[in-house]
Amino acid sequence: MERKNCMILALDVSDREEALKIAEEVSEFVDAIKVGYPLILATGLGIIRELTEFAPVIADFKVADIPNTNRLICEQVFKAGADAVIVQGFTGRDSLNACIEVASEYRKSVFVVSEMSHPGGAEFLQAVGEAIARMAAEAGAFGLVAPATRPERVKKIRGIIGDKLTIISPGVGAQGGKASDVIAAGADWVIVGRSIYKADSPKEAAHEIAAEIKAELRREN
Ligand code: OMP
Repeated sequence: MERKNCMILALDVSDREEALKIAEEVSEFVDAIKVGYPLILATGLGIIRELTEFAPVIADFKVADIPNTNRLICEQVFKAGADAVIVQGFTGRDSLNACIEVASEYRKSVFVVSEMSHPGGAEFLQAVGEAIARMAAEAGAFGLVAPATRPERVKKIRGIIGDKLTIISPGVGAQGGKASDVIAAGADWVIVGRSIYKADSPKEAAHEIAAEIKAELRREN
């Protein structure tokens, strides 16, 4: 996944044609497309390979099971053509290791959720977010998912992991986070869903957020 636009599209629509149309329209502004339960349950796993025509695909299954089940899930995801999978870290090291082992067999990547972006994410998960980030770094994950709704937490987590892991950050727009703030806090990519796919013009919306990110990167350099 090449860091060009620093933006990942969260394609949480449930119609195949709409998904492909939006992916094509915004592909010049995003470096990857994240798909999860909404689109895959509605259209089938084959949508992953169809979307790879436009950008690398991250499969967001928030994998959270025992090691053997995690292994079986990750095998399906990578066989279907995904470049990366998102897994939960709270299930522990053995479960995470199972995902990372499969990813390395396929030469693919694992992103670990350290803390979630919604208000409930602060209820239980935040308390262990830093420990999860450390575990992910030690286990050899490619990256972390950390909340754009709390840039101060992204900054804290970046301080803990240094440059060892890539941080992708959801919560921009519909959930209240601001792309430039979380990039400034240390995220490598922002993940944007509704603000793009629900916009009258997804292309224009993606263009605007991409411009905001570029301006922030220029300011930093
Ligand atoms: P919007 O809120 O519509 O921009 O979508 C955000 C996307 O990121 C959705 O696909 C969520 O499932 C996902 N997400 C979060 O919003 N918060 C998290 O803490 C983690 C994720 C994720 O793992 O991608």
